[in-house]
Amino acid sequence: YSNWDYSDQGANWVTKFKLCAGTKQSPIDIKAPTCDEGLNNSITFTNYDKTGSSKFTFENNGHSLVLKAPGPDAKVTLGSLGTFNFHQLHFHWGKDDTKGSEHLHDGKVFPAEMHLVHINSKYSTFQEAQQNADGLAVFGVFIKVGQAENTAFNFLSSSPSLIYEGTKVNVTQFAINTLLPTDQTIFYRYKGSLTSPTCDEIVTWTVFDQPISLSASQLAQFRIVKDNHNKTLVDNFRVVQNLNNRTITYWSE
Ligand code: BO1
Ligand code: ZN
Repeated sequence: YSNWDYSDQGANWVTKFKLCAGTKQSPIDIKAPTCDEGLNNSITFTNYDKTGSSKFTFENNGHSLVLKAPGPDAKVTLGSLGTFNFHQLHFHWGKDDTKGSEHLHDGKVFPAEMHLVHINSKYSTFQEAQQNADGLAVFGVFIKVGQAENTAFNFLSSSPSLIYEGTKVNVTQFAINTLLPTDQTIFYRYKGSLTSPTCDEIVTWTVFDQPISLSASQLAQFRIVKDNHNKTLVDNFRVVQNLNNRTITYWSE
């Protein structure tokens, strides 16, 4: 159960969820980043290449399609910022290809965006991380439409079993790094928030420069599922927020 919708994100979110009115909100339009060469912020992936027989679940939570890992196994180290355990990944998409991403890149919108949510390893639960400014690291990946099927995303073909909120299927564990752009060395970094209520300002965002591609029929798999009101779940993105007093940095090796 949840008492918010993408269609009421204007006034209602900030009325019902005070944190959504904050000054460090996400998403944003990523433009004019500052190069931070001194930053020790390379990304080290652990178990992102791991395959196995344990189960991921893929589910419709009424706001998105979410792929969940059973426990802290895959993780990332963000230089001096610490280590963050992979928790889940999910998607935001449009009714059509002209919209769908949450972040923009120099004003450019993409048909979809994938988020990989990681919890700081110094906290044991999402709820504990939610109380702390360094609680989460979320990776954002822009999704464009391409000619070929992206076989790493074969799990999307189970979306006909996920039409209704609360439905889920098992997915055999696969290497999470197959979902990422080939070039993981160019990325943008800024401090922001969860992009949906309760909008907590607890996220270190990393948005990769290079998009990934899904075929038109793979993007269509998103657009058949229903939301928490049994209406077609599309346009599940928040509009861009003001940067205010923040800087966007980039780092390239
Ligand atoms: S996002 O990555 O900024 N789009 C984002 C937005 C909202 C959440 C997570 C990521 N919400 C939270 C829920 C928790 C839940 C958690 C992990 O997702 O508020 O109740 O445990 O799935
Ligand atoms: Zn998200």
